[in-house]
Amino acid sequence: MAALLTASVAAAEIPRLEKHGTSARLVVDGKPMLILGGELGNSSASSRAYMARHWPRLKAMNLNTVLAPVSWELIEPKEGVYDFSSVDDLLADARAQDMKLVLLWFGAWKNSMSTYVPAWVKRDQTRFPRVRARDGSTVEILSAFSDNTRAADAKAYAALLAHLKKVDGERNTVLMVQVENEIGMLPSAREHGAAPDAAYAGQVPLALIQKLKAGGEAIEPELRDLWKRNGSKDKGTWAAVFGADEAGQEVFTAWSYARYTEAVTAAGKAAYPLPMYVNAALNRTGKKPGEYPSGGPLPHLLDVWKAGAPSLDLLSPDIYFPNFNDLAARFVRPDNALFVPEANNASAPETPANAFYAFGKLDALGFSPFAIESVNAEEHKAIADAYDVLRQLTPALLNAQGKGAMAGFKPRVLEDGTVQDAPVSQVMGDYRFEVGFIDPWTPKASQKPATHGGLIIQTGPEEYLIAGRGIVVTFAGAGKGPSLAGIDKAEEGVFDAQGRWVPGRLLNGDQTHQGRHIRLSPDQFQIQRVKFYRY
Ligand code: N0T
Repeated sequence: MAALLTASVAAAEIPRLEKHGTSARLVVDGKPMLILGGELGNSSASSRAYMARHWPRLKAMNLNTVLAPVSWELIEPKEGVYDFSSVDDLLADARAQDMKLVLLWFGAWKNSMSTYVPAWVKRDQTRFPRVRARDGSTVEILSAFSDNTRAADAKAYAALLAHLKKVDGERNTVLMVQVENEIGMLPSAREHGAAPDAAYAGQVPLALIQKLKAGGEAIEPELRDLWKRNGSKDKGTWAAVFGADEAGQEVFTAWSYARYTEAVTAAGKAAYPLPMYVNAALNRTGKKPGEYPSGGPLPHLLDVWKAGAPSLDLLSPDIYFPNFNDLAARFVRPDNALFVPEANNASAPETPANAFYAFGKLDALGFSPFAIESVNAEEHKAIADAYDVLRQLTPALLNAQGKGAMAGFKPRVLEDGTVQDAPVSQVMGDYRFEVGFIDPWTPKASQKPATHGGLIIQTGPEEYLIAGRGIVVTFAGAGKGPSLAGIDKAEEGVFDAQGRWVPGRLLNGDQTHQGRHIRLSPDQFQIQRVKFYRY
């Protein structure tokens, strides 16, 4: 009876983020989970018939969560008249596959632009003004300085959350909601026109100055430099405090977007407080604000967003550039956990290995390749295999996250695509591992080390789970005691549905190069369970 009662209480609990060691995790129905996700192409969810043939494939890819847009134009076709059938269809279809959803609010902004707003918003530019660029031209981007726009957006968003509470409050199909999509100003670094010009000429809000002062060295270096280069002022106009150039203007833009988003987020949370996040379209280095969508939750602006939009739970990167490791790492901070809502296109060959790095190295709470329904058979298999392994490892991963009992490995790739595939060294417990990315038994020319990756989880004093593909691990003693290390026992295997280890082959001889290394071949994701000893 008591157990029954606890179970039903847990089921009704709203999904939430919870601190876990140095990291955070998503708790659903009272249990932590990792999002093994995939994001749908932008137009797919608008047709249930189109999606019908894709749902079983998404399930077969071992996804536990689908990221799907909800567009303002579909849910509020006439002002104040809501139609949630598109949302209800998504809920029904996800539940039929026993899958979860993260919903993406395509409200005022989608990739900078404002094309998902209802026609009654689009056509009324007096009530819902558009951004003016520096030369006075208008773009199809709604101004962040309109009370009307913010109120209408927040109202529709709150209606969506209220609907979710009603139809999903006891079910928890929806785990989180993304507020807007890839917010960013184009083609200038800031809006121009009466309202934005007046705001720009005003004082920098105290909340932001205080954040800079209190944050010290923890403030992202680019923002700290902007502030310092202008004399670390504790008051003044935006141009005085951050500089009048594009870089300084972008801080103003980020603040305006953050404040707007805060209002929408808070309205949604008041209706139904699911975890909420915003996603960033990352910028290429060397480009100026305005040349890229500026002012979004970019690495150099994270502190502005944290100060301006405290109701958001996460700031999240959409990572399409090759330097996945470095970009993802910037979103791991004491006040932010990593969730990658768009992790490359699902068809990119390095995507599955990036998942191992995100979970193993950066304690990610979720990972989600973009355009997940459009992969070919080979790409489908790679994601399915990677997620199958990650699903089996989920209890061990959740246990190790935030405690330093785990490490992830992927070659570092630079923004220009240069692959640094030299072995990486890592001490875990009493052992030092060298993880290489070139497979010794495969012709070098046919290898793509950027698609290799894996993780090591320590499960006992001498026991480790080693998983991934295309990595070769050598070992030595660390700290006090004998310096050499050998393999006591290495097995390949799987975890069954109850989480019990089911060993396959005992690996020895050529499979461990006569005891010299642990090897995960480049063509298949797998798990090995290894016990080492020192001599
Ligand atoms: C994404 C997607 C979708 C190699 C683009 C990514 C999605 C949006 N934007 O297909 O439109 O809704 O959030 C932009 C990153 C492009 C960089 C490519 C560099």
